[in-house]
Amino acid sequence: HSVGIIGAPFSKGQPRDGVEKGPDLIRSDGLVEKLKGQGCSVRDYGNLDFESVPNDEPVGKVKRPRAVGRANEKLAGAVHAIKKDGHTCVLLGGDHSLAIGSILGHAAAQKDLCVVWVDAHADINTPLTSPTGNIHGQPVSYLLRELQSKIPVMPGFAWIKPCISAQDIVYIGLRDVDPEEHYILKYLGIKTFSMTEVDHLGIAKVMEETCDHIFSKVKRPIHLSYDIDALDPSVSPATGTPVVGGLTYREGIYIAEKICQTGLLSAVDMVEVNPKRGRTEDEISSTVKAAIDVLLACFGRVREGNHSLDYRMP
Ligand code: DIR
Ligand code: MN
Ligand code: MN
Ligand code: MN
Repeated sequence: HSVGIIGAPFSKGQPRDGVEKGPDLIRSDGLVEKLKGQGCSVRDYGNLDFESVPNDEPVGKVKRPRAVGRANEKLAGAVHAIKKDGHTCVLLGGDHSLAIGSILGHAAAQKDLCVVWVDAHADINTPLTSPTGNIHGQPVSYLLRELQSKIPVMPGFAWIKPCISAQDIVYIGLRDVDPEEHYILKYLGIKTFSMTEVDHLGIAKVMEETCDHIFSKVKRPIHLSYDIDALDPSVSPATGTPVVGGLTYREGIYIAEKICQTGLLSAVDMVEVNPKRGRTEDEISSTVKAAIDVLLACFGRVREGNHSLDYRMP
């Protein structure tokens, strides 16, 4: 695997500070070295630098639209360039509003991608349905062609053109969905595996059906957008909006292993790791370790172990 890493220390898609520390925290636990150790070639493109945006007044309910719009425009350019360099792109967030730029930048370089969205939340509120005004709860609404007519004009968002259709996204791990979001999911017929389906089917069947859905016509590149709050708070408590009843560590890793096995992983987001939301050092390190282990599984780490082809027993 050839991996290009981009850090986006950005938190303005939601109200809690600390999530901008995610990229450096994940790196400081040895992500690059560990990926190289499992045979990946890795280029670290460093962190993006986001200038502060003055007078970023809310538009309707939507908070900090100019800052979020500009940050994502910059990120989209970086992801586009990393894809043009031939890498699988890894975005280290930052909050989940960054999926707007990550997916649009990916789509600009790669036709016909599909999205696997692993999250406790659906992040599909429109600016008009959002109960909070936080853009990290809205990114999918800007990306879907079917919702374009429902998105009002906003400062900072003029560059955004939807790039996926409702049939191109699958959700895994849902357990905290707003009524308006639930309506949108049903109305558009979006494939979802909430925690109820994970309980009912088991994670192996969920991944089989996920692949059947996204590859129903042809095999296509995958964008995996992984919100660390998909995992249970007992595993990853250091995140802005933890929700009980989440994926186990094993289920979370299994998703990444199966996506890797398709050979079609083209970009990954790892978002919402927030050290300031951990109450102890253990809570922070457990969250960071889970994020890193998911990423390692995305790039070929398997739990059965492995050995090189030229190994000879002494
Ligand atoms: C809620 C929470 N649905 C919102 N969303 C979160 O603000 O729109 N997303 N926490 O990650
Ligand atoms: Mn979430
Ligand atoms: Mn999310
Ligand atoms: Mn692989």
